[in-house]
Amino acid sequence: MPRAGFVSLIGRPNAGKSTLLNRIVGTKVAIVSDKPQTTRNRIVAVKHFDEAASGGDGSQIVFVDTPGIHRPLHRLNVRMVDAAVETLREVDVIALVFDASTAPGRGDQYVSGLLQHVTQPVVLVLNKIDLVAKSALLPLMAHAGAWHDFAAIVPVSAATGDGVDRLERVLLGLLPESDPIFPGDYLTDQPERAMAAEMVREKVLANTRAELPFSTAVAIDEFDESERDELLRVYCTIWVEHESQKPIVIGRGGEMIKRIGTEARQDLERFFGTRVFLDLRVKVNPDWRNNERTLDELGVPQVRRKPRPKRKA
Ligand SMILES: Nc1nc2c(ncn2[C@@H]2O[C@H](COP(=O)(O)OP(=O)(O)OP(=O)(O)O)[C@@H](O)[C@H]2O)c(=O)[nH]1
Ligand SMILES: [Mg+2]
Repeated sequence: MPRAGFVSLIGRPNAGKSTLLNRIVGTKVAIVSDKPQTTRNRIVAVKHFDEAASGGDGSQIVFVDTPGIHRPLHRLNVRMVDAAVETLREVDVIALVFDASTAPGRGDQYVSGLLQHVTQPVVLVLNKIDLVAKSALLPLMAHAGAWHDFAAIVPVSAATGDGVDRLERVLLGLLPESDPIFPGDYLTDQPERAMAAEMVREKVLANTRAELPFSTAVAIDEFDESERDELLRVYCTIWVEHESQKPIVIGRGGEMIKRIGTEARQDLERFFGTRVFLDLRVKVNPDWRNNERTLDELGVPQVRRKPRPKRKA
């Protein structure tokens, strides 16, 4: 009997959740960067274990990649963290991804605290073991084992693929027996426009530093598919928060925006399998991270949770 169900990838920013998702599903569905708070949305992507004829049994793991959990200082970040926390209630299995190359801190305590009341199995994924001395791994596994009653602790490297097969088997074993949830060719719930905006944002993240990665967003103004077989035309606006940030993204003589555009266009062409015309402009949208309407327009989901009951005085 095949198995199928939902697994949420949860953890602190930069732990490697999106890298792991891309590695497992075999396609780049989520953007990745060396800056924290890269993922701003929930991303569903499906790992298929082929039909019996191709050596599988038709099982499916439906992954839900989530924004890293952090202390939210803007409405954007409240939405991001809420979206991540909300998945804890919805999935069959939780995969807590931890960057094994860093020392556990208060943020990790907070995340494991969130797991106190979950009833589903939680698998601890110790990621980035390519950066960790073998001798340090066992003590870390022993230490991390105290954070929660984990169903399993699996060391992996999302970067090299080491341990990822085993992780897939462990997760699959915790899912219910079930018919497939999605058709056999279903990859992700991300609309093409959203994927295009994210590919541009990835290049902004890769080419900027300090506050800029956090204060930029990419909106698709027009996604013109009328001649898609020959040329896909994509018009984007890169939002920044302050006038002073605009010249940084544009660069001297337009050098930076040109580089972002070229790198993004190459990725878009590879992904969409067609030539792409990419038009980028940079605009100031003051305090957009706190503007609910802009966040709606950007497609950052708002999870409506019941308000907490007021504490008695
Ligand atoms: N060396 C090494 N680097 C990794 C590994 N996995 C991820 N990374 C790097 O870690 C950084 C963060 O990766 P992401 O996949 O964006 O992390 P994330 O957990 O999705 O981060 P947020 O979306 O910000 O929550 C990137 O620079 C990745 O290349 C790994 O196994 N080994
Ligand atoms: Mg991510």
